[in-house]
Amino acid sequence: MPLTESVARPATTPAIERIGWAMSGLAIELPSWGFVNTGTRFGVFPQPGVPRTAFEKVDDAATVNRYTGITGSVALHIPWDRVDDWPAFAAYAAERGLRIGGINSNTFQDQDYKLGSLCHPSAAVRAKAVRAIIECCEIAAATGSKVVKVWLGDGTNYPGQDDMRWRRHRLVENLREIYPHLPADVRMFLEYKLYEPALYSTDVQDWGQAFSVCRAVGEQATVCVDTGHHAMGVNIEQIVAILLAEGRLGGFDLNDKKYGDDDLMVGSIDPYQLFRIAHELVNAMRDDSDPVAQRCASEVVYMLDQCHNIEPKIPALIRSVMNLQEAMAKALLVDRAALLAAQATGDVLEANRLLADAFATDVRPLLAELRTARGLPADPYRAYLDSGEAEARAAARAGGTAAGWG
Ligand code: AFD
Ligand code: MN
Repeated sequence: MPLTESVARPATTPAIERIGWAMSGLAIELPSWGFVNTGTRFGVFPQPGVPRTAFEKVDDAATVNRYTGITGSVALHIPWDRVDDWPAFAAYAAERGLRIGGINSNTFQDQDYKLGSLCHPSAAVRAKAVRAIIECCEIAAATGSKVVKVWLGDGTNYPGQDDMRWRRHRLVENLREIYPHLPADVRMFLEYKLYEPALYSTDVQDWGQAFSVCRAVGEQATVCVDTGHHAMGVNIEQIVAILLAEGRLGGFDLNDKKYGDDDLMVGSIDPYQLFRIAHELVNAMRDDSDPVAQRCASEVVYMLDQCHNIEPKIPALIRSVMNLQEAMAKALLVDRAALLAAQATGDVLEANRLLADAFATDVRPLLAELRTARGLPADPYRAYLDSGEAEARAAARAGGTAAGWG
């Protein structure tokens, strides 16, 4: 069934049918780094059972997928996940029901990148970063990945440190050098972030910078919206709507925050904001009068980009998947015909009530029913905790060196 049809059910259709896409169509991508030991600059609290290799990260992603049924791809981070034989690695993942998702470049940890990478004042350092991201394009080709994701930690810490205008020129020039190495069916996602690790200026700091750079680079360059990468109070769903209107929303790095780039479980702090974002996606997928946005929305990648510093990682990822699935299910319950009518007549309260009413609906019993019908646990989180898998994994991985951000 075409995607738009499956999300365009009229309000008279039974709710369980209207939310069906949240089980049959929604695909959520897991981050390999979401399973490893992470922390803050104040310290890391290692956990038992953490993967020691990229293969064990795939094993853990496959575990989440066994319980949720909608996380069929795992994003990689290079060089953290580098292996010797990429086709063999992709086959290992496929045997466990997983595709290789976005290939995330890392030009923010090598010592040469202290003053930046693609925007660095040194041509030699810029060339090194270009080669690193071209390698990600080659890995995408070798693994069947459809996304190369570029997040740059580039920026400056003090006024006068460097010329911010020329840093933008370098950025565009070097992304244009990388771009031809993208396989024809692979998109480049350019991710913005307000601050950190740079503390005075960040070279790809907001959606406007990312959007204008993508347009300067090429059709396959799109914007990645990390929900934790905005100043407090920013209307993220409006950014999503604008990028959809322009056909330049590639995907999300989903997490939640209270103050900064906290990488908490998506929907755990502000589920209403997550619902409002989900509504923009569903509304665009339903909008036959805006084919650019409709197509863009149907191709969006929903990746979790989270760090579970004090909580067990696999249950946290399962809960994140459930939170996003619930937000999407609620968005699918919005009565679009009534909403359009209320908007057209300026019936402010009714238009708002229609959204609030959908958000207030408890979709958990309906999702439990859909999961059961698919042979999945009605409550994936509880089922995993009761399975004893965590304890068995901790015992099986007692030796070796747990993976982290390195
Ligand atoms: C960090 C960055 C950014 C990036 C991710 C993977 O803040 O979100 O997407 O690492 O590189 O979370
Ligand atoms: Mn991110």
